[in-house]
Amino acid sequence: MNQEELRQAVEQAVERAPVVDIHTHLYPPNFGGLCLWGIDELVTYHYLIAELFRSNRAISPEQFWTRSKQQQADTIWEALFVGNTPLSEAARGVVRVMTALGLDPHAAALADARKFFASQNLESHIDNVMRIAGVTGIVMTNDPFNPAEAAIWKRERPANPRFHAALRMDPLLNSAESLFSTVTEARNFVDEWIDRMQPLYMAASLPAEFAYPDETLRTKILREVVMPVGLKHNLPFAMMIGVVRQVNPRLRDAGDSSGRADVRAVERIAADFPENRFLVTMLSRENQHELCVVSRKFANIMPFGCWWFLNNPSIVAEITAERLEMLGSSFIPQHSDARILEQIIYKWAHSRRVIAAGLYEQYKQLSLDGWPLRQEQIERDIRRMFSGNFEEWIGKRLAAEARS
Ligand code: RAT
Ligand code: ZN
Repeated sequence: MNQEELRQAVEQAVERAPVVDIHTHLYPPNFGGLCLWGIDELVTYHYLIAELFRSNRAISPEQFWTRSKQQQADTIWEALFVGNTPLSEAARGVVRVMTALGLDPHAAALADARKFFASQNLESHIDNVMRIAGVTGIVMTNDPFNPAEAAIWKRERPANPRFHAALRMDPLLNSAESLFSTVTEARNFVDEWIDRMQPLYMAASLPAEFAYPDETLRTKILREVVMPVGLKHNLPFAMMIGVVRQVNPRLRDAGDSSGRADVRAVERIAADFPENRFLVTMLSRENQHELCVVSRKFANIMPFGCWWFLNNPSIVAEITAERLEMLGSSFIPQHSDARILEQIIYKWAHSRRVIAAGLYEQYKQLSLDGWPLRQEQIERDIRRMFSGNFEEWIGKRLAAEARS
């Protein structure tokens, strides 16, 4: 292959690769109000709510929250898409989704888009959206501490087999006071939810000041609950580190921020529990290189995704390049974090483009060093990154065949 052929081969292989989206906030239709989709949800995504107040300073968060969902969507549409050019990543994402579904992103109002979504059969719409995004498996974020979600799980399971559970345990690890009177009680609780949800992994988001080991309840719970339960059920533990919750509570979900964390905590826990497998993502750009270094030292760490404030093309490009250079194909380049179904269309389209460019660059250097690439090698690497590494971590096969 010459360089142009190589570039095309990489782009096409990345474009066709079926994705297992390992961290989303999506739910199947039988989870009722938790399953978010459609134009009003897309336009009121919390990333865009934060942007609204920067472009329309006349409206206060308190006024915004008194409005209905449709009115909120209209307010954001007017401020970010009619009165301004949708330049930001989150705004551009809405444009991409509308274009992919045949809707007009230049529309002055959302009426036509609302009609389009109202006429969809949700199950076939999900099939269509997943097909366009090239996503074959969706991993949810399932919170047994949320009474609304827990009530659904006590009645039923996800009716769509392409939605997989992940047991999210933030309150267990982040509450100042113990939620259980004994370690046994906490373990039983987690055991019970694992039996009910059959999750692919356990997960928690952790604050920027996350330390391990320390004198807190969190260290005790990690050591005596999460690690042994992980071994018992053969489940990885996902640590999502670096959140600073509610720096601006007036913005609700849009009010969280990011902070630099201490990667030593990741190193210590990986060393203390060599039999446990960890999925790790960090929210601060400053932590990314350190996370690659730690992953070289501890093969039980699988770095994943460019999370939240990092899911912007310029930053995905930088993180992907440093991971390829330091870890080869032994990492999971991206997850979508989609909260609204159709977001997987833009999040994966944007990520695929950047990841393909980074991979091409690395292959080009390799071929200049004297290793001509073969198509099947390219496809093998991409399969590993887009589904295989995750499947190895969870010990299950999920990905379907390539997209046509
Ligand atoms: O990216 C997001 O939408 C955040 O609000 C969070 O959900 C974050 O991804 C998390 O899982 O805590
Ligand atoms: Zn998330």
